[in-house]
Amino acid sequence: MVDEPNKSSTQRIILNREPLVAGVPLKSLDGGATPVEQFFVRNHFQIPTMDGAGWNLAIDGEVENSLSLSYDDLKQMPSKELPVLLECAGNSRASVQPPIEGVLWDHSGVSSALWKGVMVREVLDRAGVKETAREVLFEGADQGKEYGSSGETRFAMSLPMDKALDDDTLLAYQINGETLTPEHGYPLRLLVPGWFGMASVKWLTRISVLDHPFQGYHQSSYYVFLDEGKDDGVLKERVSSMRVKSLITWPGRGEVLEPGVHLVRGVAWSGHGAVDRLEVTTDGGQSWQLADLGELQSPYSWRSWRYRWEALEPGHFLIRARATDVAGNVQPVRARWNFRGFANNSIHAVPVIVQSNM
Ligand SMILES: Nc1nc2c(c(=O)[nH]1)N[C@H]1C(S)=C(S)[C@@H](COP(=O)(O)O)O[C@H]1N2
Ligand SMILES: [Mo]
Repeated sequence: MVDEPNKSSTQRIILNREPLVAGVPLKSLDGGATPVEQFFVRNHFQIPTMDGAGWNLAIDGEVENSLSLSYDDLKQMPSKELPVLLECAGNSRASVQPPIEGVLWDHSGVSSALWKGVMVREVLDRAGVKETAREVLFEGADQGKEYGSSGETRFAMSLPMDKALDDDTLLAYQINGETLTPEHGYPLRLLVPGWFGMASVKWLTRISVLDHPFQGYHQSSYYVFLDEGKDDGVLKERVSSMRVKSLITWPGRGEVLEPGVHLVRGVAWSGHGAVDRLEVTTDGGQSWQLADLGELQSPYSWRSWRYRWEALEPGHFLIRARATDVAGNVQPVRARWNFRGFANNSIHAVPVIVQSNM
């Protein structure tokens, strides 16, 4: 039998230094909370300098009373804690064929943590949302130049009213029991459970209730499903809910194993409720065998899985894992291609060799 993964011995994978983009090694994912130092980071711009003491959150737009809340104001409001997984929409993009544009994520753009914060609804109730409200816009403090966009762009995303007012959509100030770190959005970030990471705006400075659909660069031109690189001006489908997905965390690609019994391990999640079925094939899809699923901490997080593989004969094998969620969504062999390779939930395949060392 194999050893348990050791979370502390693996470091983050740096994909880009400035702005910082870093991933978590597959080997250290186990269905629990990802240590803060390993939690993946995806920044579009330089991390803004934030001073918690001088910081304020503005709430304005279609509200009865505009508000300005300090860090202490927020921390004194009723709070809740939730395990929530974040996956970058570009995660697993490196395996998309034909190749596509963007940060070359392998499978390391996914992590989960226990977050603490205030419901967005709590804050909006205090401000009093008007009937004219259509969406809620969340603005970050970071800005810069984006390829394909003119001038300075601020990172901002809106949510439809129902998602913004959902009891589990949070303004988070803690991660895994610690103060939010600068990389992950200190002093305050939005947390949108079930949606890809881009919606969870970091370094929040302003929440604005809008009477019209927001059409910012990241929302309407970048995190959208494009058939080709050129935007033809027609409104595109926005990237929103995460898709059902699983990853094999052990063995790794190309690993050479002794003949015998091995515990294949992985994690699985979905933006549409928990994963309740995980199947593995090691015989080219002739048979799919049920794996054992680990405990479910939250419908917004992942669960671990294990499969006892009797690999008695030497040879080349392709291990594949397929997850199904409570809504009945199943991972496809090949996800539908789009220009930026977003939301790739194709079945993860790991080739290994079983070989006697003698
Ligand atoms: N203000 C701001 N918020 C942001 C981003 C950003 O660049 N600026 N990146 C988004 C993207 S694309 C992802 S995947 C998540 C990543 O969150 P993390 O870095 O805490 O893992 O933050 C989102 N929120
Ligand atoms: Mo992302």
